[in-house]
Amino acid sequence: MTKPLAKSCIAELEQLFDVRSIVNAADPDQVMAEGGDTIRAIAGGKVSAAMMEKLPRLEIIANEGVGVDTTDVPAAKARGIAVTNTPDVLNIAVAELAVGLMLALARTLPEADRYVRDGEWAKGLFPLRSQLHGKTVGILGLGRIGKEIAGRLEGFGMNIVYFGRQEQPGQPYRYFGDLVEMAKASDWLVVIAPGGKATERIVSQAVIEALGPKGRLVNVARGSLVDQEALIEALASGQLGGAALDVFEQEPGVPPALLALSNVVVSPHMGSRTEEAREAMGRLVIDNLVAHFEGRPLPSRVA
Ligand code: 8YV
Repeated sequence: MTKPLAKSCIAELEQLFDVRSIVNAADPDQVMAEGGDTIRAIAGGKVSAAMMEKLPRLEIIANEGVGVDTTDVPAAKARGIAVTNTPDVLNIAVAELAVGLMLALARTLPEADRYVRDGEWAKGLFPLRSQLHGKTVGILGLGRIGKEIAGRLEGFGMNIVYFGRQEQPGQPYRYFGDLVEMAKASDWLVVIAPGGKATERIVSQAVIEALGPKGRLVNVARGSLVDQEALIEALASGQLGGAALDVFEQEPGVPPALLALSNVVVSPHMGSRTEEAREAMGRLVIDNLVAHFEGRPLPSRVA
């Protein structure tokens, strides 16, 4: 086990398998070295080619998470190691956080909370903030989670547009094939596309500038999609209005320059961190492992 699954799932995993955990292990390499000849499955993910090298009997990597960018999938493919993920069961959790971050940024909720606690309210009224209603939100990645976010924002009366590799037939939202053009037309940009090489820094300086001084960026995908340096500069100079970020380039590291900015709301990569989602994710990890060892088709194979 390379990531801490939900408690109930760990208990079940331990009933079914002989589990060795590198979560919180003082020396993960040592645990790997001791189990190397016997380890046939990874529950959790984050598996490099070097780690695969040390596990000659590895057959399956059951990733806890929909994104498999932290595992070297091509290396796994080359070795005939199956890779599975946990799609769908976290869509709602991530979508709820995306909307929460938007409200937190639009209404400056962290600041409002401090305002009351610090006794500022008695000294004067809180400044006026803006609404989501009537604004245009561009969704970068109208996938399973993107659609859940869009549906919720429709309820807020927002105008929804999207960017992706291709136009999706039957969508009620306007499609943009050019991200800069979409950013120009949007008040908000919500990033919810997979990480990895294909999307690296897709939210470039040009996209950030196109979003503009009143524009706001929300990232609940991966830090790798955004040019973080350009983002910090734009936020500091007022070229971009604000950002709400759940993910960063070097997690859990967050640049102090970003934290020093008042037009930024941050959270600790917690999109799927709800009891409901984590329980379901852990269950799907186990379902994939059991299916593999029973020789059945894998419920959510990515490679
Ligand atoms: C988790 C995630 O951070 O699903 C993903 O891709 O980013 C999250 O659910 C993580 O993968 C869980 O271990």
